[in-house]
Amino acid sequence: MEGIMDPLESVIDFKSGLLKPFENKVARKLSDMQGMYLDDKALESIVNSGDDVVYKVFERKVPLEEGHLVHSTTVIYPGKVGEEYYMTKGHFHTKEDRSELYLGVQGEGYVIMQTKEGKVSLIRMKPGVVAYIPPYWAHRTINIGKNIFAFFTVYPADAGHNYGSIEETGFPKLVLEKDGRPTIVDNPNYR
Ligand code: PAN
Ligand code: ZN
Repeated sequence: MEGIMDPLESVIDFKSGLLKPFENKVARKLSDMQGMYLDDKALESIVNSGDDVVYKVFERKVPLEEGHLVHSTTVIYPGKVGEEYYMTKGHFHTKEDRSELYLGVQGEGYVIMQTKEGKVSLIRMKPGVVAYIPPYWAHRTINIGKNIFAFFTVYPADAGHNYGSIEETGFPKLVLEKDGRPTIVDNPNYR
């Protein structure tokens, strides 16, 4: 039938977290994440001393339409801003009833999720762990390890990304390094 897309094959490199091939690549630096970390001064000083790529997304290109599935890997580099581990910006889906699956591929991290009603949930990620992010849950991932944290993700192609509310409110909890260990604490700046 005309208009039917051909199947795609890709390979996840379980060591580097790369998805091969990929058509879209996003790289986010600390300077793209102003206001998202607890320690603004620590962020400013890293940005002033040359900035740093925090994470990259490697994505296959599919039509951004209902029925298709976006699939990609995210690689978060190791590092901290003050005591706070490198993490993604985090978002609600623009179509809030769209869900998502994450599969841990390399390294260790957390997925933190929240609803607009103030529920919060964390899933500890490592290779093989699957996290199901149901409709209406915003999500962010955090690298708590000394090496990369990489995961594979699949979500409806018409979901869209809303970063605005998270930029305003943050997440209710933070994952900080305390005495050399990842520790979940309340976010004093939440809302
Ligand atoms: C993921 C994220 C990816 C980067 O593919 O988009 O990990 O995080 P941010 O989009 O929050 O910068 C996903 O959840 N897509 O819907
Ligand atoms: Zn998402």
